[in-house]
Amino acid sequence: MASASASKRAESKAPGPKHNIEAMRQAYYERIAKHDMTPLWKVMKNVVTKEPLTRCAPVIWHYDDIKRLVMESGALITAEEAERRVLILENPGMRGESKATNTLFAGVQMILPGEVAPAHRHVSSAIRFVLDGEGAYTAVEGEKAYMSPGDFVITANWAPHDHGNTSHKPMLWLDVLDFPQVNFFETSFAEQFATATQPTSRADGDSLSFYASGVLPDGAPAALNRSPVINYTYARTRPIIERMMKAGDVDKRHGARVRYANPINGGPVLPTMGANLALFPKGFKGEKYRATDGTIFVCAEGEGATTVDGKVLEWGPNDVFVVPPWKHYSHRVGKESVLFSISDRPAQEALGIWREDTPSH
Ligand code: 1HN
Repeated sequence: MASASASKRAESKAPGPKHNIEAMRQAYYERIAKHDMTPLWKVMKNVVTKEPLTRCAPVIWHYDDIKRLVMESGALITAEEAERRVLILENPGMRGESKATNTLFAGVQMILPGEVAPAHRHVSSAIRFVLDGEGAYTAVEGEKAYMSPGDFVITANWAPHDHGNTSHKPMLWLDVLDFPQVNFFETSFAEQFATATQPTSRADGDSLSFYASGVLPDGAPAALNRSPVINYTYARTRPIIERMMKAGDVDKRHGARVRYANPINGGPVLPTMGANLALFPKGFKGEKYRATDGTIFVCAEGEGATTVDGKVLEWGPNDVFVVPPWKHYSHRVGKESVLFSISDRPAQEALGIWREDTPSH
């Protein structure tokens, strides 16, 4: 009503006969368009929306489909030929854009025994969460990290990285990259190295041991916007959420949850993406929550259901699902369960635009 009377007022003040004003405006819009100008008043409510608008849909990929289809790709192309043999988990609300959320890419990569994914580097940062297999490695900045399921590995902006599998089983992991953010700013660079594998200058586990043990190497930097730790192992992190649960530190929405931290400053592991690991006790029925970060979840253990915007996503081991920005969601589990998650919250916080809707906490 208010806007209708406001437009009446505007019309009565506008020059020319009333019936003519629309035609005059239209002619004016066409004239200014030739000068690459356009009226804000036609689009204002679309560009500064009252609440977040998202094209991102709540969606789940079940691991039995992922594994079957990714394994098929092994017979069609080698890791070396593909450079990275990854199936993109593409949000149905944004097909053709290689995105799981508006700001994050997600895909599942497979390395077969004996294969190498050659060394390269790029501005986009990556997070890997190991789903299947044992003992394949990723080499990052001179350190080879041999990986196990539940391990979480980071590759920071411009860090050289290659992968290989010296084990006897395929390894599959979830890749999450921030390239939609990098490409939003149009700041992507990438390069390949002349040799497929990089020389090793540090032992497996060095970065975790040096930086995440309550001590720091003498002379470690006092500020670093990305974690110096390459591999956060499940073996080290899982017992911590168990202790939290036993201590009664179980959030009504998020369970017994830790945030993977940069040991230099307690900040997020990467400036563009953050990660959490949460344990839900048997029978947990979470309260509703929403925040402006879009989140990718992976089930590390157990089974449960997450209701997102009224849609029920039922998950089990290694299933991957997406909660879009600003949609209410809640988790519930039967048996004790663990969810790993990744979101763009650090980027939003750095820009001062992150919000959560949490009236009673
Ligand atoms: C990439 O470099 C990797 O290094 C994985 O393993 C997934 C998806 C898009 C672009 C680059 C990797 C990627 C990627």
